[in-house]
Amino acid sequence: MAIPTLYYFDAPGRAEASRLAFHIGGLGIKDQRFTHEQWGTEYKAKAPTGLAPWLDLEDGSYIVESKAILMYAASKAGLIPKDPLDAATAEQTCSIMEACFGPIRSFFMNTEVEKAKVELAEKLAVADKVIASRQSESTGFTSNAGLSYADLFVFAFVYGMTTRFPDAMKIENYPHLKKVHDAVKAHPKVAEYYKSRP
Ligand SMILES: N[C@@H](CCC(=O)N[C@@H](CS)C(=O)NCC(=O)O)C(=O)O
Repeated sequence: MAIPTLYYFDAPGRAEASRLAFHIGGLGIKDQRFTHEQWGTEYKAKAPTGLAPWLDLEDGSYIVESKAILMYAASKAGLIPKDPLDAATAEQTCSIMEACFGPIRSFFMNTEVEKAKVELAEKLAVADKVIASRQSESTGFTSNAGLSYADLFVFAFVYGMTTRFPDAMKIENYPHLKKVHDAVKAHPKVAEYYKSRP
């Protein structure tokens, strides 16, 4: 039987939260990764919007935009909070973290890096403060709903930044983001994923 295929670079970036949600839900997908060189020569032309990630579905249709793919995976995996306040908290968390992607381009392009570091630090400080306002003290997740797609979003951002650009994000400066990151990392299905990750 055909299974969905998730296309993205061989990096955490904008696909990692979805990869984790699919894994946690036990939803088999093909995790099609490519290098930057392969992107230019082969995959960019295949991408529906010329950007990655995208998800090809069994019926021949597709989903573009990383957040939409994450919502699809999270919905199937039961990672969307049902309580209205927890649901709003999850969206709040993702929006506030999304703003942190803005300065990252400078690190990839190696342009105006010092300015981008300052801008990122400001945005991360805001994210840390907002997350603190509703973070579960007992679990460390972003709300009292237990693990949600928003926790995976935060984790994927922190994981990607601290592995790729450790100088640009000192996790110890953001204790609430760290708490989310550590709680997600300790989740049994997440730990299992990284044991067997290619
Ligand atoms: N809003 C889009 C942004 C996608 C995006 O910018 N993808 C980048 C990688 S993170 C990309 O495809 N870059 C390659 C290119 O622009 O050629 C999403 O969240 O999926």
